[in-house]
Amino acid sequence: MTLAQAVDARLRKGIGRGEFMAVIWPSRGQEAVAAGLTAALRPDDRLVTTYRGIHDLVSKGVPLTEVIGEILGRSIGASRGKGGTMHITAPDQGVALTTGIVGAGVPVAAGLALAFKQQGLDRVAAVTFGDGATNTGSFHEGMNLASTWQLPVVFVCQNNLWAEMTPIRDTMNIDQVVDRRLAYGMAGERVDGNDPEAMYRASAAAVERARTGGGPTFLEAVTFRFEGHYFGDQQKYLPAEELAAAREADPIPRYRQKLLDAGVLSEDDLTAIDTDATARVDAALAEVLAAPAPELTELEQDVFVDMEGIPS
Ligand SMILES: Cc1ncc(C[n+]2csc(CCOP(=O)(O)OP(=O)(O)O)c2C)c(N)n1
Repeated sequence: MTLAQAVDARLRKGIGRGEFMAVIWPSRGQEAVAAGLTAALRPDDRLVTTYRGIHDLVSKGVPLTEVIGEILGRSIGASRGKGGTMHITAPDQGVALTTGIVGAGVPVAAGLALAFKQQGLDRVAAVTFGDGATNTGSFHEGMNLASTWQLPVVFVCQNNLWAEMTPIRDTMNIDQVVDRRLAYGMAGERVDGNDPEAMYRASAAAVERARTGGGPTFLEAVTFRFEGHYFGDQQKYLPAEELAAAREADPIPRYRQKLLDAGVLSEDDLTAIDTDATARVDAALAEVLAAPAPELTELEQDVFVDMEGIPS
């Protein structure tokens, strides 16, 4: 959580002061969802995430040079600097896809899960998306097929209560996003997405269900997006009292306090974690800034797959 926050914060600082150019959709505030979910996945499971995925990627263990490098468009990036923030893929760490198309990850994850099932593997696909994505057709189609075919997939709605500049209350006539699973006869629960332990417990149960043939699960992780839709969004539409209430539930200070109160970590331990995170991000950023942009010849690389072994 601390490392994800540090990456997000350093990118905002660098863009804000003109040190480098990049477009990001900050994940600040949503770190606990990613921490709990990714801790429940095996390295050979597959995660599909979105443009708001810095926390997912960092928590899944994608090297910081690959995350930051891709966001800054450098050849050192996960997609060799050709994809940017919206197109980060890291198969070695189990990240199958990052998509900028809202709702598109849902059927992709269902497809990955179908492949695992057909191959008789006990691997699981997980996909994260926002509350707005649950209003798309692809969400409902993917949910329906996943449930009908009992696929090993975990759907995680990171409900940050806003879709771009529109509050959730203006886009759906239900009290809880989690209720959408009922239309598909799917298991699921609403989780405090600001509590990493609750997220881990719910994710582990869902992953176990998927892995052991119990079919898909829908999790609604209720959280908040502190930095606006994209970095630079002034959030003039956001009521001050809503932001203030959300800040009270900020997962990072809240979990720090919980660890202190329980005597699990001391202030010194927590400071050491912060210092280490900052140092790792600074070192990765220095490496990225020293790396070149992709060569023109890169344009023709990675366009077509090697068809060897793939039936025509
Ligand atoms: C299919 C599609 N429609 C619209 C957009 C434009 N768009 C980008 S982000 C976004 C809001 C999505 O909100 P939500 O799913 O709640 O995710 P969040 O950004 O809050 O994480 C929209 C409408 C898009 N990228 N793709």
